[in-house]
Amino acid sequence: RSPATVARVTENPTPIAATRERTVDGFVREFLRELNFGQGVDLSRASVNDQYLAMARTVRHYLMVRWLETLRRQGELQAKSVAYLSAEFLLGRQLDNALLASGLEEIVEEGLSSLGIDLATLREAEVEPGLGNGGLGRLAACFIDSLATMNVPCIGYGIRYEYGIFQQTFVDGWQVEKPDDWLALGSPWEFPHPEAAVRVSFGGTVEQYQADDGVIRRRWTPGWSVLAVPYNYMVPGFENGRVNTLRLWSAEATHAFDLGIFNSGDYAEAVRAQTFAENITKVLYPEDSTPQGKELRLQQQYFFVAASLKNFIDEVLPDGYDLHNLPDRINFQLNDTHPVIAIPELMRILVDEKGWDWDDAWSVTSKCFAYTCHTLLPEALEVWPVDLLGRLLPRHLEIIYRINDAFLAELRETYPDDELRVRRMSIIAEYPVRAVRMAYLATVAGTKVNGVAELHSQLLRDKVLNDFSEYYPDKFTNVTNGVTPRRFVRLANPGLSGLITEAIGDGWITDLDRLQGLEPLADDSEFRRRFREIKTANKHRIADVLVHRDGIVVNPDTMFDVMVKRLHEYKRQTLKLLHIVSLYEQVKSGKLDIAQVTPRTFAFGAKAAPGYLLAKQIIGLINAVGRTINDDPALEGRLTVAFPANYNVTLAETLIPAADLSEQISLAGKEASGTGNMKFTLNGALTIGTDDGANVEIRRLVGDDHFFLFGLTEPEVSDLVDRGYHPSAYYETNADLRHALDLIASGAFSRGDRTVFEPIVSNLLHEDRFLALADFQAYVDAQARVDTFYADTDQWTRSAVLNVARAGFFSSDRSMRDYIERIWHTPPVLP
Ligand code: BZD
Repeated sequence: RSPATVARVTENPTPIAATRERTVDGFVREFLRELNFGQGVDLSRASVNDQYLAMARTVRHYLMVRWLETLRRQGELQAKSVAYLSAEFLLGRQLDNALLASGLEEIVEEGLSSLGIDLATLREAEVEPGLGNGGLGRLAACFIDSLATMNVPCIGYGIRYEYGIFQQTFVDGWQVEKPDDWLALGSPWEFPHPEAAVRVSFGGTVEQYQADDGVIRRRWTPGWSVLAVPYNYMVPGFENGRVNTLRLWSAEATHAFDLGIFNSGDYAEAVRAQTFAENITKVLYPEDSTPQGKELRLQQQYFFVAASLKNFIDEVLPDGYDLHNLPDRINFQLNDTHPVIAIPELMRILVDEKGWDWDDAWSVTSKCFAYTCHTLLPEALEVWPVDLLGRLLPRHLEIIYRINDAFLAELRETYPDDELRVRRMSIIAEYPVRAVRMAYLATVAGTKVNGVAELHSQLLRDKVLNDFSEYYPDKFTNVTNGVTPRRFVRLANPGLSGLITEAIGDGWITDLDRLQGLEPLADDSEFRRRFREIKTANKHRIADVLVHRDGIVVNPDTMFDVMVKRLHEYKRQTLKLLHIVSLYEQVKSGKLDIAQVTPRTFAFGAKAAPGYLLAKQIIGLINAVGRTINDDPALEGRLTVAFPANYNVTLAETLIPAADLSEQISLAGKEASGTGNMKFTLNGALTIGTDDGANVEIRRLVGDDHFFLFGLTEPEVSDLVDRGYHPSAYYETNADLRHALDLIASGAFSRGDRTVFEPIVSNLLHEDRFLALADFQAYVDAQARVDTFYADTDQWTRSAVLNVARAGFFSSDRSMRDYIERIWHTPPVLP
């Protein structure tokens, strides 16, 4: 325990200013104080950024008493907690959420306006912390929001990247990445604690030695180390007075590290060493589904996990805590395989540092972790080559080998005549290089393994981890994802929230099943009219944002058909594009009368991993098609493509509430769950989708009549692939498809240059890994059903209301209840 952290003087029972005045005047005083003494400016000279920072700090103060109180109670109770270990927390903007949680919205709005300041302007000044790639990172943020709201003790542990997910720009329609310097203007939501830094070590050697007790032990002498500095963030529950903690780690050079070099006189080298250490948390890796096996990435993973375990054991647990009881005190939830190195790390702490024998250590370790898998793509399952792992973490590699030896011995007892199976299940892969399969390690050591939607969990059991689910039938479970209704309905869609609250009260914000109370109102024409009015207002709101943010003009009187998610072949943005190109081609060739076409705005939002060339090409093609279509008078403005750059949480919050149609068109069996799909449903969009991920559950709940299903099912996909899939056959037999592809190949969208998009066309014709051509006709037919349905406004709105009324299941509060019941067994702590 470092002396800096034991500054316990005496009890400090009532935090000072326990009652910040929750009045307009009280707020104004606090705000001006922050502006004057925190920012050092007076109101007349304050920039918007000054005002925003002062505002953030003021709101922070109102939450502070609750935070201190939560921490005090937590220390006292030592109740069973969740430690959510995640390399990503995609938080989105904080100000609005803090205002909502603290119940200060009205006071603040009034107070600011009395000073002539517009709250909306301050909101816009906040740069969102983009510390995640997409669904996985945003899910972590929703989960910690729900746990705080449900009074469940939880610490989020992650990485404070200096640069988050890159800023996407378009240059001539092509993606160009810019660094995301989110900290540049200051970061008022974090509390750095350099005095509580912990050392994390890497490299070096391991040797045998005889300990004082005569036992032969292994000793790791690391080669280098860095400091992990914690930055704490508040995670306020909704109006319940609870504030949990998110602790993100930042790497800094250790003093010892540079001292030797400084003394040798090589100043430049010492500074270089500093930079080297700080590189560890410099940047978020932007690969969302094909993680490259980069050494720096493994450094990041071990860095945050080692710091988190040490922090939990040394600082969160009371002095003298008997670690044999650890499983009764904590659940380390592993958000995908990124934190899985925590497993050998806990073994190392118990065996090497605490001197336990192996079996005791394993008996505790194997009760502390649970693993959530977020993928089905084989290329997304992390493996670490043993030469890399052994160089960076030699002792951990030994421990993994020993875990594996014991596991294989166990397997050979169960399957004495099936060495093939034993090798298949080994934590160590032998081919193409010897490597550690992190998902297998997590499965062997975890108490539970869960998928993120029913179909996904079933495919994990039956396919990806089939050998393991047979061996450990009780380990496998499902927890379907969810999203927080606070951010994605209450804050993102104030119009709809107001209407819902008027109809059924505001209990839905923390008990989303109450949305069922809206069901009868689907048949109330006045309710439908108001519901529609809100949708239209939301379209005007996004239209406004798009003009100012991106210079894009859209018509709010069209159907908003929206596809927003990372760019990946399996998600099939190209399928959507083929539909658009086909409509265009048919109008141009005279097959289709433009007057018969439902006016639509096709909105896209998607970042491509910078090294994923085909994905970047597809972005280029979407923009190229957009340019051509938007400018072609033959379409009479009835079809528009809008592709704002840099889709992020903030943009999602205005775009999703404006959507009529939600595009969830991944190839069946590839999207683990999806969470955007849930956000759309909750905001009254109808879904056109495949039987994939959580779409299956959305459709079951909202009903077949209120969901546009199309496409091959997962077993049909498997079958077709087994029989041999030939995309060109679809090209040859489907004239519309052929004409659309030919139009792209002709250079119509690339100023006559046939080479530009040739890779996309030839990939679709000859490979098409995700069967876009096989599903084309079914998709187009489903879109025709959408048009017909949409033409009857009342019918459409009725379905949209029913979508909202039946989507309460997709609250992340429900996901948390499922985790608690099936995995964690952590009762809420009453305030
Ligand atoms: O996780 C996503 C899945 O693709 C979605 O289907 C699912 O809904 C969400 C939440 O469970 N996976 C990711 O977002 N994965 C990553 O972002 C990622 C990041 C780094 C490395 C590998 C994957």
